[in-house]
Order: sequence, then C-alpha cells, then structure tokens
Amino acid sequence: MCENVEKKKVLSCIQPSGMLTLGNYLGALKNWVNMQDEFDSTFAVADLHAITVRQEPAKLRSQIYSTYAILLALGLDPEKSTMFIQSHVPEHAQLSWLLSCNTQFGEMSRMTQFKDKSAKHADNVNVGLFSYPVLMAADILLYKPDFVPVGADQKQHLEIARDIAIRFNNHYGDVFTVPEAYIPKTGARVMSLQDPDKKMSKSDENQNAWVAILDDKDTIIRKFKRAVTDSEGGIYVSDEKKGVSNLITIYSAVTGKTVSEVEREFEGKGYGEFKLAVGEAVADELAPIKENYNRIITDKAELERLFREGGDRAERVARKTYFKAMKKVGFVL
Ligand code: ATP
Ligand code: LTN
Repeated sequence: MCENVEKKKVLSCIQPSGMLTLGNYLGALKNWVNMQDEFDSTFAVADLHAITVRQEPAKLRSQIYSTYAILLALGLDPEKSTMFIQSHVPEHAQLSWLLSCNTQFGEMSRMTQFKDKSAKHADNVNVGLFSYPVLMAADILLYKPDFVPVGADQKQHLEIARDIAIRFNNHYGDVFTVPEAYIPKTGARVMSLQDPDKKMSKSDENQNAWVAILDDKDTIIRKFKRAVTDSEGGIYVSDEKKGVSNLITIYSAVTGKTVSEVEREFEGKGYGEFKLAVGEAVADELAPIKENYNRIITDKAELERLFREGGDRAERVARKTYFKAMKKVGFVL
C-alpha cells in the first residue's frame, strides 16, 4: 500500500555574511540536517538580507557560493530538500512589499536586532536594516512552513512573522500558514569564547571569540584553550560561571550527552583538561564537514547547476503563494 501522508514543512535561511560559526551550526544548521528526512524542507542562502550591512561585492559573491557549499557539505541533500539562493526567487522581495504595507512602524521599532545592529553600524542605519524582519517574514510565509529552525536570537523575528501572517489572513482571507519557531534545547545560544555575556558572532573582531565551521583542528583547539573561564574551578552550569557553562553547553550539543552527564564526566578535573576535551569534540564533529567542503567548492559548475535547479523548484512554490496574496489584496492579475 502506498503511504500518502503529507510531511510537515520546514523552512530556514542563513545569511552569506561571513564565515559561518559554531553558533550557526549548533543553533540552526545541525537541526536542518536532522530534519530533512522527516520534513518537506526548504533552505536558502539569504543574500538579500546580507546587504543590510555594507558588503564588498566580490566578497559577497564568493560568500554566496561558499555558504551554499557549506550547506551541501553538512549533508543537506538537494534531492531531498529544496536548496536555493534567495535573490533568485524574486517573489521574496515582491511579497515583502505587500507585507510591509501590513506591518506597523511601531512593531518594527521594538526589534532588538535592529537596535544592536544600528548601534554597531551607526554610519549606515539604512531602511533595509529596519525592515529586515518583513523580508524574513516573506521568506517564510511564501513556503507555508509549519516549523522554522533557528537559534534563540531569531525568536522575536519569528513572532513578527506569525503576527503578520495572522493579521493578513484575518484581513484578506486565508493565505498563509502561521509558522512556529523550532529552537534547539541545547545550543540555541552559543556565547562568545572571549566574552560569555555576548552571542558568538562571525562579525566579532576578536577572532578568538568564535570558531568557524571551516577552522582546522589546531585552530579550534587553540581557541578553546584560550576560552575565558573563571578563577574558581569546578565544572558545572551556573549563572556565576558563564564561560564554563557555555563550554558545557557546546560539549553537550556536540556529543549528545546531557548537561549532568557532562558535569559528572568532568567532576574533579581541571579546566585545562576540560577545554581540550571540548576542543577535540568540536574539531572531530567539524572535520568531515571541512573535508566535504574542500571537495565541493572546487566544482563551481555543479554548484551552479544545483542552486539554479533549487531556485526553479522554490519559485514554483513561491509564485503560487505570492499570486494568491496579490489576488486577495485586490490586484488585477
Ligand atoms: P551576524 O552574527 O553577522 O549578525 P548571524 O550569524 O546572527 O549573523 P545568520 O547567519 O543569518 O546571522 O544566522 C543563521 C542562523 O544561526 C540563525 O538561525 C541564528 O539564530 C543562528 N545563530 C547565529 N548565531 C548563533 C549563536 N551564537 N548561537 C546559536 N545560534 C546562532
Ligand atoms: N534573519 C535570519 C536569517 C534569515 C532567516 C530567514 C531565518 C533570513 N530569512 C527566514 C529563518 C527564516 C538570521 O539568522 N539572522
């Protein structure tokens, strides 16, 4: 008998705005890989989002290729998942306009990422940076996903996407599915290795603060050896021990061991030994990804074939939703 149960849908995107980090991996990408068999999955490189901060054109171009290649290197399979580049599907920008006209200035003004990023890029507080969550809502709503796997920092943007979908549906009639955030229990917020009060971010100038997915083993171990802890000793999770807690979270997310198992494993041990173990576990997890990446990135023609095909597939879905929304709003099609 043929099984014809419709799979639930997931969608997520990642910006090609620099080297992807261990934070991106544990907070989001690892879940994408885990979800692709069970769900009807769509994943995109959010290149339109990347230009909300200044990008050098040649560098942006190469980062779009390398981000797509990393997704393949992680084990995402274009046969199973629709994998594409956001700007190749014009409906993202087009729907974003419709949604902008149904989003209030006041609700956008509350977005904490806008506040953080406009403080960081004070010379370029552009309108795109402000309306970024509306474009993100368009990315999501076009594909009607049930779940959106992201790190904890994106929760507020997901809530706005839900609010916009509900409001639009109430006003014009049912067009969008109201999505739910899918945030991992461990690894949703990986902190900087140098300042555990701050999120690990690829744009941190201090290179020791973050681990890139493509860092080599020696670099990874060196960064973990230098990770900030405290002078107290004791390997357990506590608000007073943010550095150690972050390392425990990372180790737990990578090995699949629970936090209490990790605490027991390192009871009575020193920070040196612990940091080395975390570094080695992370390096071992990332090594095959790096190896795959080095192979995949050399074949540009194949990368292009894959992202064009993914783009065509995505557009077939996006176009339907977009035209339905246009029609409901009253445009002549
Ligand atoms: P930037 O640091 O340049 O602002 P970013 O890494 O936050 O960029 P994206 O590359 O778009 O932004 O993030 C992709 C995914 O990675 C998102 O789902 C985000 O929640 C997740 N993510 C980013 N940083 C972390 C982190 N430190 N811990 C957990 N998840 C993270
Ligand atoms: N804003 C996200 C990246 C992103 C995204 C999306 C995530 C753009 N569009 C759609 C999920 C769904 C970020 O992580 N900075």
